[in-house]
Amino acid sequence: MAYKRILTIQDISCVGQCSLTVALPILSACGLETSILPSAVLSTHTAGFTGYTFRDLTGDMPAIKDHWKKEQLQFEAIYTGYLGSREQISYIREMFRELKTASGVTVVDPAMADNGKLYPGFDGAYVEAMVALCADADFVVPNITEACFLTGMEFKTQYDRSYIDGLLAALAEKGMSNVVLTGVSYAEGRTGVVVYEKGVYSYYEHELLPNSCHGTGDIYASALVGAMMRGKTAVQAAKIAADYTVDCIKETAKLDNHWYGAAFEPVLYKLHEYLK
Ligand code: PXL
Repeated sequence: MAYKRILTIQDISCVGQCSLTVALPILSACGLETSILPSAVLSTHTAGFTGYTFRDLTGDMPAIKDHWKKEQLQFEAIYTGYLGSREQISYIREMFRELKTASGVTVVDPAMADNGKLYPGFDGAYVEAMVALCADADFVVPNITEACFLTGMEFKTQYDRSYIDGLLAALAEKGMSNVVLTGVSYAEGRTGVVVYEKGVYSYYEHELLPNSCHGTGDIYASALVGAMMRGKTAVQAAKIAADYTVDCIKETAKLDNHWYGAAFEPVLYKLHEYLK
């Protein structure tokens, strides 16, 4: 197995099982050397906790990038999640250009919105910068809410295949031609993920569990990137990541009052098996 070095850029939410505290163990479990660039440090994530601290690390980014360049460090993938500011997006776009190997892959999870709404602290200017970052990426991994913000399309909870085709066409129009669209449900009690790669549509459907957990988008994107870097196609990786995310949600359902994140650790061994 090729041993690859990847970089993931997202926040450290000290408590809350999301972003780097999820991405780092999952990518490591996939057998990848995982370098990190924290975009911000928060005491907890912003979904359900109140009074959290927030330290934006944008100011550290230029010197970190310059140091890595001086050391001639490069990455076979750069994968971004929740970011700390609109300003840091321009540094990250420079990193895509300057710190990726010639065959390297860039993946953007535009982690900024869910259930029809932007997360606290994000606004239209942030969305605009995120559109530019997504257009630079080889793959984007939005949920339907994020795809709507990226394209200006109306958010719907009831839809059919033509609505999803419209979203994919609008994303392609903005320069995002390889898309893994999560949370796409065409039937009651079912959900799934669409992979749209250079105009070819595929859909992997699985059960919709009654309990939803925070942080599953980060688990999904991390497992997807991990599997792709292990040589799986986008369609294979999308299925592996979906099966693993379902395992995590089922594991969380066994717990009382575990509302803030998903118990991804006890089933990490399953991801390892799916990659065999
Ligand atoms: O899971 C996405 C995420 C990551 N990081 C922070 C968040 C959220 C979603 O709310 O608040 C800080």
